[in-house]
Amino acid sequence: MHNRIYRITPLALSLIALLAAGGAVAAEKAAMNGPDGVTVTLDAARLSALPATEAVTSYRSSKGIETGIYKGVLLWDLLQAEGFVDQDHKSALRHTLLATAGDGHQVAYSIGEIAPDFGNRPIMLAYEMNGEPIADGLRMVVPGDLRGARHIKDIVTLDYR
Ligand SMILES: Nc1nc2c(c(=O)[nH]1)N[C@H]1C(S)=C(S)[C@@H](COP(=O)(O)O)O[C@H]1N2
Ligand SMILES: [Mo]
Repeated sequence: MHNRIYRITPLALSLIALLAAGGAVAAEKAAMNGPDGVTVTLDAARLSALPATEAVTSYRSSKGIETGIYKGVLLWDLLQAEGFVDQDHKSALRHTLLATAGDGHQVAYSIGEIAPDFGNRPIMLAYEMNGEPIADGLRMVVPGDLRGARHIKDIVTLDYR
């Protein structure tokens, strides 16, 4: 009996540690399609490997002013990490990232607006809101936008074009 418990415990502990480590990021994942037919899965492991950033945003929606504290990765950092953005800035500026949600809502963001040398907008792919994993999937956070429409929720695909 004692022997049995002794053997199970380390396994149980490592499972708990694994769940706790993944717990910082929502279980939901999105597919990001890049140049040359490359597809990457944006899951907890991939996103938590990138530098985390936080932002407080307020936007106007039909329900009033929505305020949240978000944690995630900068879109720019994500695209850089995947090597999608062309080193030549004139060719990089041709591109956009189209986000599509589970309900069909779509928003396009441009490389020019997020590139540090150009628009430098800190647009973020968020996985946490108010200290909790976002239950309904990954969400874009657009600090500075007055209205909520580009804070697209439940992102299913991101297409770099
Ligand atoms: N997937 C998805 N995300 C969405 C929308 C939508 O219809 N579908 N509506 C947007 C709009 S227009 C607004 S104002 C906000 C509303 O966010 P709220 O429900 O937190 O107020 O979500 C944005 N994100
Ligand atoms: Mo909206």
